[in-house]
Amino acid sequence: MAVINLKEKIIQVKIVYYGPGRSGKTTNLVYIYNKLQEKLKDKMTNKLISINTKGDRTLFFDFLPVELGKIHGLDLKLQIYTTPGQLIYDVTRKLVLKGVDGLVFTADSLLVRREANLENLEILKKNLAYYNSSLEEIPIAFQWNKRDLAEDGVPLLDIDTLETDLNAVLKAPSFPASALNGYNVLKTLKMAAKLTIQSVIKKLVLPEGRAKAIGS
Ligand SMILES: Nc1nc2c(ncn2[C@@H]2O[C@H](COP(=O)(O)OP(=O)(O)OP(=O)(O)O)[C@@H](O)[C@H]2O)c(=O)[nH]1
Ligand SMILES: [Mg+2]
Repeated sequence: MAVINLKEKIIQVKIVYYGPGRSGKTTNLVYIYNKLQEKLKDKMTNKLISINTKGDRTLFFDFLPVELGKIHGLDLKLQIYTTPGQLIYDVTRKLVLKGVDGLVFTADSLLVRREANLENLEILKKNLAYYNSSLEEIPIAFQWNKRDLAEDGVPLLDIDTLETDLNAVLKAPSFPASALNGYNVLKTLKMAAKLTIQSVIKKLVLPEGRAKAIGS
């Protein structure tokens, strides 16, 4: 749920990167954070926070608030979260989705991860339903990640299969990408942000708009 802080004249919007374990969500955030820091040093309101388990897998969430542009005179602040993809962290994944305004689904292009992608999308739907929400209500952009591995001869799912498996019904914007080298990483985020902002504005102008105003 977008939060409006009237005192600081800020509208805060939450975007969550969702996807199976090791699909590249944290790698996306690290890339975005580094890029934005180069460009928007003075606009960064917080550090990238990552809590890791013993290995290199995310246990909790990362967040990256970035202030960008204005909506109706309000400064826009994007909060970007990743969820842990591993199944055992379902409770955390559910918590991170609380109040989500927009989603990026980072799918793993590895052939062997086909089932994991499908399963994770189903869990996403279930977790949104827990908050009385759905993919019809929350805008989403799909990212077909790890495309760079094709050059190394690693067997990948072709884009058509990914589209059919995951995006046949929603027909949401989608991008082949490589979080590792940055290919289409910012493009995916920009699309998700655009869709999210449009959806938040729409909800704001509706009488039953769900945005919450604080600090008035
Ligand atoms: N070749 C390649 N490797 C990638 C890409 N994106 C991520 N990786 C690698 O995949 C592994 C997992 O990446 P993470 O970003 O930690 O994945 P995650 O989705 O955050 O994983 P969880 O937090 O466990 O759900 C790491 O070794 C990354 O370097 C990519 O686009 N190409
Ligand atoms: Mg992670």
